[in-house]
Amino acid sequence: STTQQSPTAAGSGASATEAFRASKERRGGANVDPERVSAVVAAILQGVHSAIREHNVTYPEFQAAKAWLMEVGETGEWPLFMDVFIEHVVEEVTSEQQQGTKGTIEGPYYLPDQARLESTCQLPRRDDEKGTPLVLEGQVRDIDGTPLAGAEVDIWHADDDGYYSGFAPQVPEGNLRGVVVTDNDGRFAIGTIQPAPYQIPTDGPTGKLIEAAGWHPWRPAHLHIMVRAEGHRTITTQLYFAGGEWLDSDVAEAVKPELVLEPQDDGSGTRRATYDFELEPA
Ligand code: MBD
Ligand code: FE
Repeated sequence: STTQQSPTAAGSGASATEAFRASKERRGGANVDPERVSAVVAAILQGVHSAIREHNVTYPEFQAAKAWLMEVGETGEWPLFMDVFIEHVVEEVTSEQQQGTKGTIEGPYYLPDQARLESTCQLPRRDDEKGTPLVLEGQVRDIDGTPLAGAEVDIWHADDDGYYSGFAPQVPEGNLRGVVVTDNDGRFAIGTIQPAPYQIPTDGPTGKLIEAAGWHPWRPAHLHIMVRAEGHRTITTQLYFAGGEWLDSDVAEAVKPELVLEPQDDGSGTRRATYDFELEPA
């Protein structure tokens, strides 16, 4: 018999750090021109200084902040913290000039090189996977309307308990992840289960900060999707569910109205939603 382990913050946080380190595309390429470094870092420091002045931050508070920052590094939670509290603004400024389907943040739990699946498929999942069956179907097109055959719909999401494979010890590798290849008409139909809302681990420094501030640690239920097609800019986005909890108060501030699905029960207990993706030329 197996013991149900509960994923600890140290567990999921540390794995997110390993996944980030392993990802070459996400590192390098930053502008390290001294004028740029000076401008951005000086502005960050000014923000910190002005918060201290505005709130008369004390020595004990300053030392507590140091201890907390050390713990974020030691537990490997920097990717989690950065993606929850900061990534949405980087995405906002990046997407200002972009056309096509709205993007949103990637978050810390993407893993490359997942199973390649046919256009009509079921995501890999346990024989006894819990959760309401869900089908996401749609088409990938260029912004001029041309269907994109052979595009990749790379999808990953949490299970019915809110845990991601690769970042929670009790979930098998590759669970609820896959790279779905569109058919000759650019279409896809992905069978999976409805994910649960995601709770920031409450036992690590990110969760402790959220609790200390009296905020809530929840993201609304979501599907993460990256859409790739040759000659086109890759879209990284998420899809949410109308009526779902936390939709209006996502701790990561990553919900956009264009990204909310309205799945309908097809009469057999399966919820079906349609979503089309439009990619601009690279
Ligand atoms: C998630 O599942 C997520 O999508 C983000 C953005 C941050 C933390 C956990
Ligand atoms: Fe997520």
